[in-house]
Amino acid sequence: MTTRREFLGYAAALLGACRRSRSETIPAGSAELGPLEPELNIYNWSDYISPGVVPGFEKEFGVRVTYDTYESSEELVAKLQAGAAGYDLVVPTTYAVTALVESGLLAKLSPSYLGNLSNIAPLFRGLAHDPENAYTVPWQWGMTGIAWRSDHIADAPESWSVYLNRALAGKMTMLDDERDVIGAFLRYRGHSLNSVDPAELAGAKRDAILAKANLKAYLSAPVKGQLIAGDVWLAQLWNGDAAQARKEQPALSWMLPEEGSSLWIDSLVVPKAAPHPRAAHEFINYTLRPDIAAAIATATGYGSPNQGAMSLIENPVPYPGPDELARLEIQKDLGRAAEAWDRIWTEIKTA
Ligand code: N2P
Repeated sequence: MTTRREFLGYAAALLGACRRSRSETIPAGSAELGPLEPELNIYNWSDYISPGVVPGFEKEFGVRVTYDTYESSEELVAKLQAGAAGYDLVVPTTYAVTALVESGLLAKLSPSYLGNLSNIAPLFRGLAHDPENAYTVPWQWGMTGIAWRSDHIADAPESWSVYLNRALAGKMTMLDDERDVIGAFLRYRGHSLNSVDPAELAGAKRDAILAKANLKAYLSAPVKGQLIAGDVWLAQLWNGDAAQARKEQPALSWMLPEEGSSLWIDSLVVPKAAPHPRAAHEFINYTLRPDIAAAIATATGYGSPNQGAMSLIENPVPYPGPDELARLEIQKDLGRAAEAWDRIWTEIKTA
């Protein structure tokens, strides 16, 4: 295991590569938000919070919270782009932040309502997707890898090539997520998982279609039940969701393929159209308390950006070691190439 100091050094180097500018300071000039509204609408990834957090907030602040969940970045972005979703707080992943900011859908935060921001480790501020910390407060970080049942699979998987193994046909799944599926096969051939090169993408599509013949399904967080039951033996999955399933199924392991994979940071953001912006800020500030942030990380199995929470987390995610960090890449917004990726994903799914 790497020490915290070592991790911060490696991770800073990794993250620094995609930084546009460095800013750890909180932007000045907060908009006045008016009085606390009695309601708050949150839209988050499934299984991404500790069960006591929302009731605790409701009780302390007298706010009634409606909490909905989604299973993919596409679901979230589509909902926000369709407008009038009524959400006050959502949790986009790294590359989706860029797209939402560019579409003008996010409100600038009012840091004067976020006194607990100082608990966020400096490493997680001033990142490329929000260089001025204007829109985002980091929620949790994680990695995409492979969860597998060691009682059913004798040889530990090492590579994304496991998806081409006919012996496991019908017992494997991949995430229902175009960035994760196409990204995995790009890495498999030694390319960046942010590639926009048509030839590299064509190769990833071919591999993905070959692998599809061995898949039971494309399934994201809900695959946990099938892994626990043993209906699925191997699943492309995020590390925290795998850790959650492992609590119920000790024969479950998780690994990072040798060709590499993605590292991501999901953030709290407030849509411009949010009907209850003050309540959204109070909730952000509440989850920035070390004890609350620790409860969230303990329950979800993901990494916390909250430096005040680290010593309070039950089984903190071990920081990736140097060789792991060398294999991790941050998912970036694809810009105009997003359409080509969408097309390829449709071709894979309908193949
Ligand atoms: C939690 C989902 C993790 C988010 N269930 C992937 N960015």
